[in-house]
Amino acid sequence: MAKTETTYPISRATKKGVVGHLAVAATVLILMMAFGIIMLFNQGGLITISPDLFYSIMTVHGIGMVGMASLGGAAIMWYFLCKYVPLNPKVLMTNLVLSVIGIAMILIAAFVFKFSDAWTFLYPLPSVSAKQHGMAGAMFFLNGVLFVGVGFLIMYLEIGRKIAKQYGGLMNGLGWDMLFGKSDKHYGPPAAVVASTMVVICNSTAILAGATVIIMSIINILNPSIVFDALLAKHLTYAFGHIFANATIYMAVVGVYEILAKYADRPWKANKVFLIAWNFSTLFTLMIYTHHLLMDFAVPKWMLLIGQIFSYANGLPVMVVTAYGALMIVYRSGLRWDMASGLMFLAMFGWVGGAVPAIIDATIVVNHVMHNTKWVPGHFHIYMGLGVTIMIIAFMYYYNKVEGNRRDHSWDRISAAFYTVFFLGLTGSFLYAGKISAPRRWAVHLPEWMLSDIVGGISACFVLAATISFTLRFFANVKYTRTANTTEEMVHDTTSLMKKSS
Ligand code: HEM
Ligand SMILES: [Cu+2]
Repeated sequence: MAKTETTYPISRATKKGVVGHLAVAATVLILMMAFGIIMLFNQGGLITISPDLFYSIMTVHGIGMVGMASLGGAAIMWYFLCKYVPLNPKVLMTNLVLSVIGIAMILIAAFVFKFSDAWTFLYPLPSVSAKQHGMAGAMFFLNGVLFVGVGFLIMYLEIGRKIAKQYGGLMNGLGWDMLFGKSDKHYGPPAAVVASTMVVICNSTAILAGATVIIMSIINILNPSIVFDALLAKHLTYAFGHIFANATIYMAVVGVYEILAKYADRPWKANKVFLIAWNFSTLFTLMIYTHHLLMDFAVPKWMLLIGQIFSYANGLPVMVVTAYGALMIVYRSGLRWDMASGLMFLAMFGWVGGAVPAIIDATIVVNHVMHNTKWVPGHFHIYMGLGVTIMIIAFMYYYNKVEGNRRDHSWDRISAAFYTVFFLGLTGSFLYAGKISAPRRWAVHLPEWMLSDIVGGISACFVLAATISFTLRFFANVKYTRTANTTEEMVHDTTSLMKKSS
């Protein structure tokens, strides 16, 4: 493998932080999947829970899953990035601690104080529900989200600062020196650095928007006579929610670059096309949240057009260079397929596949008809469940292979097949429900929608079982002690391990 960059060893403290993130992510994932099943069986009429409880569960499921994907994505990004850019592992731990406190506060908000305003907590809902159920629920929830946000912001500041230091400016992390002719290198920084720079820019912006609207909401609850512009609040909320949820994939995709490149023993080079694609996706990701406001007639038309047009273009550049790059890396490389490489490859197609119905929904005319139907959970469950989540699971397998001598078992492959097939069943049931006009976010469904809910719920039970199996296998094998010191050593270790297990 061509050595182009100095690499740093991955410290034990870093590994602890990474494993901590994965452990919390996996636990939250299992719990939230169980909540998803409860929602579907309630909608399908198999069980009955009160609408209040349904909406509390829906709120927790939404924010919990986004948080889970962010924690898992952060683990992947940090683990690979810290080989190229020395990062302080204490910051990673701080993020974990703040996130766990935040998650606990959110659970208390929903299940002790009946907070149920959905994970999007759209202003002025929190103050309305504060009047109904008391202030505590909204306060626990909003401050819980703030804790998670602050943890992530501290993490991004550390990453951004170190990238800027190493490459002579943050934007050089996106290859600006090369793109603008200030450097005669043929390739930009490692793909992990490029992706991390993009995420730092987008998510810092998102968190600042989120913190602003959360503080506005808190002020409004404490003193209802102070009101804010509801449309501005909606802009800020979706600038936060859309970008933060979207960025999970851009963190996790670092695993695709690193793992496939390592297994194929071909470096993933950041050429000009790759850099340009990531620059455009950075810009588009920041602009397109307005597709959540297509129904708000007070928003200027030009803004909605931006939302529509750039939603088409948003993920596309990165998706194309990633899918194409992955195919090129794999093509005739003699790459060995195991759980880590196989799932990473699969996840890439889950990501691409989920984007298709999303793009359809981002079209204004279609959006008026589809946006409040289950079509929407249908598409985002594809790229979240079959994209990001599988990338995180693939990384759990990779981590234990490289750090812990784990071997794949046929049981793992069976679990992976179950997960994939039944997750397709689940998302298929959502898309079908959308097609027959079942609304999203309704606790109680009409009889004609119930079959799709039941099919979805049963599929999800198999998904949950597979996820429990992945997680148990992860915990059973996890280690921090093995010290593979350099990338070369790790590549060597991985390749020899792969040969051993063949
Ligand atoms: C076993 C797997 C899962 C099941 C059974 C499930 C089920 C559900 C259900 C029933 C809803 C509400 C749909 C409605 O509006 O009527 C929902 C919403 C949602 N799910 Fe999942 N889900 C699963 C996995 C995931 C994953 C892996 C993610 C992300 C990583 C995710 C993220 C979300 C989000 C963000 C919402 C939106 C909540 C809202 O509308 O406020 N889900 N899910
Ligand atoms: Cu969006």
